[in-house]
This record gives sequence, structure tokens and C-alpha cells, in this order.
Amino acid sequence: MKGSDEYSKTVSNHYKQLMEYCKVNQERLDKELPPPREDLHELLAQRGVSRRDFIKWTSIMTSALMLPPIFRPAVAKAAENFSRLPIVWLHFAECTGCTEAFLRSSYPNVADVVLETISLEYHETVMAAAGYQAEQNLEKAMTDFKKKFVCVIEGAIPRGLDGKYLTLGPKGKTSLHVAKEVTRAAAATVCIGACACYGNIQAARPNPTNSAGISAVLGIPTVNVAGCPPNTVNFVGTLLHYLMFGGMPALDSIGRPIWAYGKRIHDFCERRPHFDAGEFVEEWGDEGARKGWCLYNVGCKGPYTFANCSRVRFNDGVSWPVMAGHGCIGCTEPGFWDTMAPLEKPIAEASIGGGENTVDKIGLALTGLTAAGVAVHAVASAIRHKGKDEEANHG
Ligand code: FSX
Ligand code: SF4
Ligand code: F3S
Repeated sequence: MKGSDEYSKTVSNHYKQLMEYCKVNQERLDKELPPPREDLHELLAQRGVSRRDFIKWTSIMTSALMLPPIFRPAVAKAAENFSRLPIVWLHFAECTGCTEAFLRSSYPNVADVVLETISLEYHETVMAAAGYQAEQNLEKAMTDFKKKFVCVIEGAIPRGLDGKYLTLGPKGKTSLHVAKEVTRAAAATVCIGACACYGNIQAARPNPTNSAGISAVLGIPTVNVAGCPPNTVNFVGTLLHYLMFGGMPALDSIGRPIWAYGKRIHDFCERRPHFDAGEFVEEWGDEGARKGWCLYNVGCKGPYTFANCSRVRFNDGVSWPVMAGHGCIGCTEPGFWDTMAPLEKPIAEASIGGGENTVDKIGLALTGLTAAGVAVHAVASAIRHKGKDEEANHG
């Protein structure tokens, strides 16, 4: 009993200190960031989103970020400050599905309205400027908000032919050149989507353009909001964290925020009881499919995939791939087109039947690897921050 009291006291003191840190940081940002471009509450009212929905959403985001309820007002303040954070959003080799996923919700929810307030200094899909004017806007944003803006990158970088597979703007700069230039001037770089994180479809075998993700190409640390496309909650949560604590959240060994990508899909899946009971869909449309049984035998890669899809779902919690009836294809994992193939069959046919054991062993091994990766990352970051300045990190 005494031990558990001690533990509660330690935890509560830890959160009090974190809260203090958050307050100091939010006060600093209040002084440093440009004034709000939008009044979030006015915009929420205009879009028909109630105050009650906003409060409910801040509670959901607080727990999604693995923070106790005392942080709810700080999350609300960070959301109100969203429009003050300058963002430069670059597009490289990708399908623009990430941007589309964020812009195309059928009805506005709180996260959509918060995203609507975002201060996009440069975003090729939504900005009116083109050609030289667009390039000037980018240069102006990099100067006006030097080391204060967040660079968001969607898409991989083709390295083949000295980067000439992808050129941008009237001067024909390669994506390699633009990425180096902009990330050097940014306070932080957030990769949105599997393409910018790890190369994705562009880098799938045989990868004729020699494409890869931003961190691998530039040798800089990036925050990887993985998924194809990623969940809006994971992007908004990452920026909320930045606006609360002045830095990016803790990352796993491959750059993904642990609060969003720290757990396996399989361990929170609503079909999991059927997996444990050995009840599997064997082919599309069979009786098992109608009964909502486990999709492992038709290729679900949930046991090998780390993400919060089964917990937070998509489109305001409406659904997610497995709920819609198709297995997870592992889109938050590096190289999933190659490593998770065939997408509609189990990776190892031999594991069917004895699957339970095998899959759980793989899951445990992966969990162990991620935990080890987290520890390695923490040590590596500490060394990096001790020994090098930010410029050096940008290589
Ligand atoms: Fe990639 Fe995003 Fe998949 Fe597409 O742009 S993560 S191909 S949804 O759009 O980068
Ligand atoms: Fe859910 Fe897929 Fe795991 Fe089955 S294998 S329980 S469908 S995540
Ligand atoms: Fe991707 Fe699997 Fe989630 S396919 S969206 S990680 S359920």
C-alpha cells in the first residue's frame, strides 16, 4: 500500500512539473508567435460545431496524447493558437491523398475546423499564387519566420539523376534542393504520410527513381506521421504537442510519435476475440465475413503494424479499414508494399492454423524491438543534442 502511495505521489509530482513546463512554454509562445489569424471559437460557431463538442474533443485529444485530464485547458489553448503557427507545406513525389484526406471531410468536426485555421504560408494545393509569385512567397516565409515555422513535407524525394525526376517551380529546382533549403530554415520538420516518412510506393521495388523518405535522404531527424494517408488526429495531436511543450513528442526508433504509434493494431482490434477463438474469414463474402470474424487469413497485417487506427478510427471515429471489412495492409510501416506483400494473404502460409502462436510471437518480438528502438533513440537524441548544434543536424 505504502509503495503504491509513493508511486501515485511521484506520478502526480511529475505531471505537476510537466504542467508548469507547459505553462512557461505557452507564455513564451504567446510572446513569440504572430497574432492569431482566426478566432477558433467564432469559426467553430460558423461551422455549426458546439462549445460542448469542442470540450469533448479536447478531452479526447488529451487522453490520446496520453496526458491526464488536468491538461485539457492547455490542449484547448494550443488549439486556439493553431492559427499562429506558421507552416510551410511542401509536396514532392506522392498522390496528394494526405492533403485530400484532410480537406475533404463530408461534415466539419472539431479537428477539421482547427486544421482550417492553420497558417499556411505556402501549400501548392491550396494557394492561389503560381510560378515566380509562389516562389517569392516561399522565400518570404522562410525569411520572415526563420527557425519559427514548421516545415510539413508530403511525398518522397527521388534521388536518381541528381534529383531531376522531380523539379519544382519556374527555376526548375529539384525536390532535393528545395527540401534542403526549407528544412534548414525550419524550427522542425514533420513528414506527413508514408511517402515523406519512408518513400512508400515511390520507393517500392524496383524503385527506378531511387526515391526515399526525407530523413533517409537528408540525414536529418524528422517527426514521421506515418500512414497512407495518415490519421488527421495524429497530425493535429503532433502540432498540439508542439504548441504545448515547444518541441516534438517522444518518437520511436523510426521517428513516429509514440503516443500515436506505440501500440499494435491487433491488440485493440474489435475482431480480436475471433482471432483468439480461431474464427477466421477464409474468403471474401463468406459466412465469417458476414459475422465480422478475424481477417488474418485474408491478409490482415494488424499483428505486425504499429498505429492507433483500431483505437481512434478515422472520420471522427466513424470507421477504420478492418471495421470496413478489409484487413490492415500495414501502411504505417516502412516499405509495406514489399514487406507486407501479398496484401490479401497471410505473410507466411505456414502460420495458418498454428497462427495464433506464431502471430503473437511475432507481435511480442516487434513490441520488444520497438521498445529497444525507443531506448536507442532516446540515447541517440541525447548524444546528438549534446554534441551538435541544430545546423549540424541539418547536415
Ligand atoms: Fe503518400 Fe500523401 Fe499515401 Fe498519397 O501525399 S502517404 S501516396 S495517401 O498522399 O504522401
Ligand atoms: Fe483484427 Fe487483423 Fe488482428 Fe484479426 S488479424 S484481430 S482482423 S488486427
Ligand atoms: Fe493503414 Fe492498417 Fe491503419 S492499413 S490505415 S495502418 S488499419
